[in-house]
Amino acid sequence: MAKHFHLNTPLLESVSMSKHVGTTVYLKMENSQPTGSFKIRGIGHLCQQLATQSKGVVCSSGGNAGMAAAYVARKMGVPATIVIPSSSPQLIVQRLQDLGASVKIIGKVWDDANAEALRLAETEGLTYVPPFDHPLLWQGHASLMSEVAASLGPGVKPGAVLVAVGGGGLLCGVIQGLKDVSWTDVPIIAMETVGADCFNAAVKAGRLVTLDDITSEAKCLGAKTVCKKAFEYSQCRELTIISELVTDQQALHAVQTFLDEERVLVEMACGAALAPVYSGLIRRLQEEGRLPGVLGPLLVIVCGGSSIDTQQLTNLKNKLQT
Ligand code: PLV
Repeated sequence: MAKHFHLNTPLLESVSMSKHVGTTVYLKMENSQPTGSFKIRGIGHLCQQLATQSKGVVCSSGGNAGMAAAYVARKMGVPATIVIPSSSPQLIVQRLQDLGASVKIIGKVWDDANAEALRLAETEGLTYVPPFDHPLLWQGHASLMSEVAASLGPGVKPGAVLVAVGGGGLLCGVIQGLKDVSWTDVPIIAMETVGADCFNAAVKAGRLVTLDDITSEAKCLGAKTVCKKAFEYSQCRELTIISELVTDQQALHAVQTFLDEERVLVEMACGAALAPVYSGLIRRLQEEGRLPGVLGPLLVIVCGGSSIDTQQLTNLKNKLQT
């Protein structure tokens, strides 16, 4: 079997984004992974540990965790069932089926789909693949930070890391990766959209919060409760995590600008992590003294996403009137 399923992705310097933000911007191009997002790192690692003898895997997902699980399962010769909510764009159903997965559409948001995936795991004896809440996922995601360190070379360290937060799996992986390379003094800017802001709500409340509903169009950020580990990291003083929100309009604008300037199409979930560069949020954080005035290179995790095409982009534009 392959040593692992993910690729070592490029670290690109973006001239146009550097111009927007006033410091060098590096893009970790996780969009170029097989199945289009970082998810393959953690899910590949988890499946290699837990699913080799499996009679089938079941994964609840907004879309991208499912894509990764379907891809990995196919490579391992194991059947995959992917449970997604009705809020996931229709186009992802075909993409999942093309990878050989059976797709079930259950409930309105990811939390509903997850309840069904857990039930199926129990009743059918399938291996449950969680999309964000598992130490093996975080360990798998952490590999991206060792790659960044290797690409930057000795003596170069990011001034800050920009990362999108859904259920918090990527955030936990990035933190673990920062620890692995001894960069725990690098501040993390954890981005969500308004209406998919379970991490921000938890940070503000000082306890885990379950949102009533997901009202953002960034459906892949749409977990109602962030994972406990991500919340715990926000409470410890070991690392600086700045939790910030952008509107759906700002996230979509970032997707469009990124497409125009970098010629890469990503989901709104990823747009949330790009938006601070275009919206002036980085500069505001510097003015407020929450980031240093003279900032080292900004590392942006381009988490990617497969639930997007030109038609979906048009739909989102019409819906959000940008
Ligand atoms: N998406 C998960 C959870 O959805 C999924 O099932 O695919 N960027 C992209 C493109 C994503 O797909 C996700 C997660 C994230 C960012 C956030 O990652 P997380 O959930 O590990 O914080 C409901």
